[in-house]
Parts: sequence; C-alpha cells; structure tokens
Amino acid sequence: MIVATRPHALTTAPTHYCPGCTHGIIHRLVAEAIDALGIEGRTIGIAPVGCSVLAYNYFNLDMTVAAHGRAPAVATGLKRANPESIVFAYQGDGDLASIGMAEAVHAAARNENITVIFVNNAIYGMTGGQMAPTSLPGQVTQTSPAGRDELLCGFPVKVCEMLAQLDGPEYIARVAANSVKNVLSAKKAIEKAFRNQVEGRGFSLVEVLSSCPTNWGMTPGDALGWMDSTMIPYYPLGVYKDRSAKEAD
Ligand SMILES: Cc1ncc(C[n+]2csc(CCOP(=O)(O)OP(=O)(O)O)c2C)c(N)n1
Ligand code: SF4
Repeated sequence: MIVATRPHALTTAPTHYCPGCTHGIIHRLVAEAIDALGIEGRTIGIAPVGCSVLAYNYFNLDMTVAAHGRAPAVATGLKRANPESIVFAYQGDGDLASIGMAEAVHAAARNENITVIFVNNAIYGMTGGQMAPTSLPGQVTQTSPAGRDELLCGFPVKVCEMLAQLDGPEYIARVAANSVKNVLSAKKAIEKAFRNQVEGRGFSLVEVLSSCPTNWGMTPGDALGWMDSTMIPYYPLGVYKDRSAKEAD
C-alpha cells in the first residue's frame, strides 16, 4: 500500500537545503496543493532571492525569478497579463519583510488575485545569518551578537498582524512547519490560499514559520523545539483575516 508519494508538481532534483531546514517541507505542501487543485498546467511560481532562489529547480512548473523583494510586483504583472494563470510568490522574511515590504503591502492593499507563501525563519539564511526584520528580541545573529536590542534595532515586524489591518486582502494566516500537527494545518492553509485564487477571491498570504538550524546554530531537533518554545509564542499561529469565513457568518 502506498501511503506517501512525491507530488507531481515537484521535480526529482535533490534539494540543496541544509539538514533540518523546513523549506523542503514547505515546497512539498505547495506542490501538494497544486496537485490537489489540478492546476499544475497553468501555475507560474516566482522564486525569490535567499536560500529558496533555486526553487525553480524543484517545482515542476513554469517558474521565474524576481529581484530582491519584488515578487509580488512580478506576480501582479504575470496575473494581470494572464488572468487564467495561477501565480504564486515564494518569499523569505528578508526578501518580503525587508526590501520587499512595499511590494507586499501594496499587492495586499490592491487585493491582487495572487498567492504569497511567506517563509519566516527569523534570519537572513542565504547570506550567512544576519538579523532580519523578523529576528526576535534578544535573538543572536551575525549582526546582533549580543542579541537583538529593540532600542537599537527596532521591534520585529509581524507581517500577518499588519496586513490583516488592510481592507484589501482576502486571506492572511500564519502556520508553522515544525511538527506533524502544525504541518497538517499548514497544508490546509496553503491549499486554501491557492483555492482562493482559483475562485477569483483575491490576495492570500500564508506565513509559514520555518527553521534555519544552520544559522541559528542548533541541531535540527533543537531548532524545531526552539520554534515551539520561543518563535510561536512571539508569532502566534492562526487565521488573521478570512473574508470568505466572514461572508459565511
Ligand atoms: C537588492 C539585494 N540586496 C541584498 C541581496 C543579498 N541577499 C541575498 S539573499 C538575502 C537574504 C535572504 O534572506 P531571506 O529572505 O530571509 O531568505 P532565507 O535565505 O532565510 O530563506 C540577501 C540579503 C540581494 N541579492 N539583492
Ligand atoms: S541556511 Fe538556513 S534557510 Fe538556508 S537552507 Fe540552510 S537551514 Fe535552510
């Protein structure tokens, strides 16, 4: 009996991700959503800068790449020019919440009919572990060796809480990729974010809390535990905005 198989929307290429990195799980969840909705033939993905820049090698889809942070702007153009296509941006927290903040906020405010998968690992992974806008208070990074000092560096940006204040977006949710239970919830949220686009409902963003054991300086197991003990309490999981649920009330 087959209990699990590779989603068709993933290629067979071995990934370059570090052991214990949850980018791979998140790729799988995106591919499973695309398989489930039967949209592989019309889906276009946008790879970011950051560790997932090679996502175009792993998705069995039409893929393109955007300059740092610009994926929601590229997605807007692709979707408006090809309304039948299903367009998603896959972005890290350095990419989306730092240099790309304006693009993300305005795409949400415009309620562009696109899907954004926002992978928050609280650090700049690819470039060697610098502090990100999402690094936690007190978090040790290469550029905050004594821990993030909010008086000096400001407070972390809570993207879901911020975007949910806008009238524009259809669906904003935060999930995590650190346990079986959380991965199953993440799967549902990601599928909903794609289904919303198929149904023409508008902008959907799923923030997925993700691990970076390499730059956090932890074993893969400890990294998943740190997400439970420290990251999730600061970034509570849940649905922050869901217009379809409101309509059903
Ligand atoms: C305009 C610009 N500035 C800076 C960089 C360097 N850069 C590449 S990846 C990256 C950090 C990416 O971090 P994140 O988006 O959190 O993704 P992760 O690698 O953690 O998955 C930076 C600063 C760049 N490529 N382009
Ligand atoms: S550096 Fe961090 S985010 Fe990048 S692949 Fe390794 S564990 Fe994943």
